[in-house]
Parts: sequence; C-alpha cells; structure tokens
Amino acid sequence: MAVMLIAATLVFAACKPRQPSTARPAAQTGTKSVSIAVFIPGAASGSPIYEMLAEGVKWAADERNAADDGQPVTVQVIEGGYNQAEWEAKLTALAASGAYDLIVSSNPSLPELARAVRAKFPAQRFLLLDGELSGDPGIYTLRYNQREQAYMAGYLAALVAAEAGGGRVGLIAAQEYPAMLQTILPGYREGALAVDPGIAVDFRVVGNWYDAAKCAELAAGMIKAGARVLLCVAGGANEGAVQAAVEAGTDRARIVWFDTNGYAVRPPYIVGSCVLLQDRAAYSRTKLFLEGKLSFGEAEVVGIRDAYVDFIEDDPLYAAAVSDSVRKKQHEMLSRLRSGELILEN
Ligand code: RBF
Repeated sequence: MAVMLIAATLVFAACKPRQPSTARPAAQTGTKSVSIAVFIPGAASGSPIYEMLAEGVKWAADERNAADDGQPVTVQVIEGGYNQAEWEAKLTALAASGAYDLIVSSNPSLPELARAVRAKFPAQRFLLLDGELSGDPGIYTLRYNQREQAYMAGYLAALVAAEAGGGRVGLIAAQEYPAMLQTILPGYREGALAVDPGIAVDFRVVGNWYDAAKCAELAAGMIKAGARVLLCVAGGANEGAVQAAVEAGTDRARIVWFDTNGYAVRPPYIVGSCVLLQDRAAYSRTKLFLEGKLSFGEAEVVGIRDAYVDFIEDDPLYAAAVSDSVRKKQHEMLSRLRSGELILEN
C-alpha cells in the first residue's frame, strides 16, 4: 500500500510539473487562504510598540503573498481602544466569528485574556508578544528581557544627570502593571544605582496611555523637584514629557526614549533610545506560523544577546545629544551586556 501511495504521488508529481516538490508546508491552518487579525490593545498612533507589531505581521504576509504559492494571506488590523474592560469581549467576538486562523497581539495583559477566550473557542490560536504564558496549546508568547532594556535607560539617565551636576532621575509610567512594577521600574533603578549609588528615582503614574497634558504636568513637577532625566513609558502621553523638558531647557531636563529610536522626536532633548525589535519579532514569528512551525504552547524570552532588545548608539543625533564621556561609559556597560559579562536575568 505504501509503495502504491509513493508511486501514485510520483505519477501525480510528474503530471503537474508546476507543483514544486519543495512546496512550503501549509500554515498551521488547514485552509487554503490564511487570515490573520492583529488586535491592537489601545491605539496604534503614539504607541510604536503596536505600530511595529502590525508592520511585522504585514511584512511576513507580503513576503508570503509575493511568493504566490496559492495560499494568500490577509491581515486585518483591529484597534481595541483604550477601555481595557472591553478587550476580552472584543477578542471573544473575533474568535466567535471564526474568521481568523490567528490573532496576533501584544502586551502583558493579553495572555490571560486569550486563555479566557480559548476556554469558549478552543480552535482560536494566538501569537502574543510582550507577554508570557506557557502550556496552552493554542497560545505562543514571546516576552522581552525588559530588565535589560530598563537598566540601559537608568544607567544612561544617571550618567547624564551626573554630568549635569547631579540630581535625581525619574520614571513616568502610564499605569501600574506587573511588568512595570516588578521589572521596568526596578531595572531602571538598578541601572541608575550602578552609576550613582546615592541617586534618587522619582516614580509617577499618568493613569492612562493617552493624556499628554497630565504627563506634562507630572514631568514639570518632577523637573521642579530636581529630576534631570526622565524615562517615560506612557504611549501617546509621552509627548507631554517632551514638552515639559523643552519648557525647562536642556540644562535642566532630558528624556530617555523607550521601545523605539526616539532621538529625532526632539533633538537634543532625547539622550537615549532603549529599543525593542518588536517588528522583527512579529515578522519572524508570523513567518514561522505561515510555515507551520510556530511552537504553540511555548513561552520564549528574548533579550539583548538575541538582538531583540538594544540601545541605539549609531545615530548621529545620539552623539549630538550627549558628551563623548557619557557615550564611552554607556558603551562600556553595553559591551558587558552584549558579551554576557553582565547578565541581568528576567
Ligand atoms: N504601551 C504602549 O506604548 N501603549 C499602550 O497603549 C499600552 N497599553 C498597555 C496596556 C496594558 C494593560 C499593559 C499591561 C501594557 C500596556 N503598554 C502599552 C505597555 C507595553 O506593554 C510595554 O510595557 C511598554 O511599551 C514598554 O515596553
């Protein structure tokens, strides 16, 4: 029987020379076309982490469509809005529609929501970045080592503050969530203390991911209280901190950027960019899904040595914003992180 099957396959293959023997494996779908929903938990505008998510997924889909292998991929980007209480119902509606082979999303609250959705719609699969959950056979997660990302920010902030004659550093968060309180804030503090063991870290919370006026007010208060450098993790509200810094002037206030390269946002106020390569992660994991190789059930953690977390050193605006001495010290720390001499587990 097996021999007959092989023979039949060979005949079939011989009759259809245009069917390459190296045909890509079907995506983990079973259907001919593949439909992917990108669920943005918030709004894409002002939150580069979400813009990168959608870009990476589209990049993988475009590449696949350009190959024209008879399995077209469609990507639909859906904004969930800022009301977090509505996200589970919105995700449930997407799953209930049965229209999507995969739902892609990103932030630490998503894995639990996806698990709840899958309790009702077990066929729905999820690719979730910036979150962590293992053991659910329909959910793959990838989390970044944000202790590294925040440490780089705190280290630079303290170097810049020291050069400006001392003073504290600050962190403004949009909201208090576990990754912020257990990883980002402690990592930032750890980095700052590694430069100056006596430095004070001022921490304040906006209350949402969009209110730039409230963020500006908080930032102005922190600058007044002596914070020389601020890290702002507040999505669309970040621009408020930039405004407050500009009003105070470069001698009194600078900003460290998180998630993307922010030097061009307002030179020379932005003194550092601690980035996540979320577009690359979204691209590579979507590609794996389309190849039928995404390891559902697993939770990956990636960091600087995987090139998914980094600090942008080669931008001329960085050189223009800080002194050679600060860059040299920051570079030495980064080299230790990149080589594994300095390990910050997370
Ligand atoms: N980050 C953003 O840039 N924009 C957002 O709208 C946003 N919303 C979030 C909502 C929740 C419930 C949580 C837990 C995190 C959110 N983040 C958002 C933060 C994001 O996951 C990440 O921690 C930061 O972008 C720093 O890398």
